[in-house]
Amino acid sequence: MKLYRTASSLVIEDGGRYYPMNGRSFDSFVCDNDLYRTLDGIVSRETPLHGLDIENLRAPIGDQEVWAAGVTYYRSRNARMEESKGGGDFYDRVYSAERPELFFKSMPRNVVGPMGTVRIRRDASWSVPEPELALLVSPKAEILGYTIGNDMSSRDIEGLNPLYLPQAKVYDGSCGLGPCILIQKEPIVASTKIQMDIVRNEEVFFTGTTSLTEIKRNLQTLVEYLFRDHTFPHGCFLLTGTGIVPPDAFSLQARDEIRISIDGIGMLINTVA
Ligand code: DO4
Ligand code: MG
Repeated sequence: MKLYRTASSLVIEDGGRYYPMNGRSFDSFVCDNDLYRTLDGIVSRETPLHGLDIENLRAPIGDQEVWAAGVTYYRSRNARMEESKGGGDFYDRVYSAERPELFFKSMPRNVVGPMGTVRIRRDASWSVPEPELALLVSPKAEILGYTIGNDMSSRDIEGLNPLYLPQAKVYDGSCGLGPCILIQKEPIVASTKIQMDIVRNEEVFFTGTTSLTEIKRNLQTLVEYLFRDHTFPHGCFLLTGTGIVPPDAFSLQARDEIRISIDGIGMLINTVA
């Protein structure tokens, strides 16, 4: 099943049909103790809609904070080591350490949804999108579903000094999420492919792929670390790191279109302001 949020309601997609989830907030859904039964009940009771109101899709989020894991792919470790002016060793050490890198990414109010506009910082000279599998996690630390995340990053700022990471990562329009939550009881399969295309002047300027087989960390272990001595009453999102890094000569420009696809979830499209 997939869960969408539109301007007027939550919508469940099941077997190619769309069912309204009237009167339920996104947060009540994340905190539901018997979510799958609730969803099955809605699908069996409700009359399907004529279709999905694509024009009015919103980021599938309520009151959840967005957190992110870093340096979970070898590709990301190498890119950080190369960009870093003196702190390269940090990235190698965190890649090999038992404790993962976890950082705060976004308040819900700053999250950009499908077809929304993401931003590059005005004081950055080297900006990239980071296409990542995002986990929706319940207050009890259960992975409820999966979506697509874009961890927009300023590589020059982080490269100057790893302590500048929050400035490189957290600013207005720096986090994309959507288009829907893939809800399933079984873990997402390791062969799941992630692809990113960046379109400039109507042509594909960059394309890259990876798959979840490349991720070094176990997803549930990342969640376990995030929830250690940290309570999330509304649950949270956790971006799981990037395995796609454009070549060093590449930096995003205004009007670039970022298309991120993950098997089984769909495609998140955002334009750079
Ligand atoms: O250590 C910096 C952040 C890395 C990151 O965001 C990633 O690997 O996706
Ligand atoms: Mg990232």
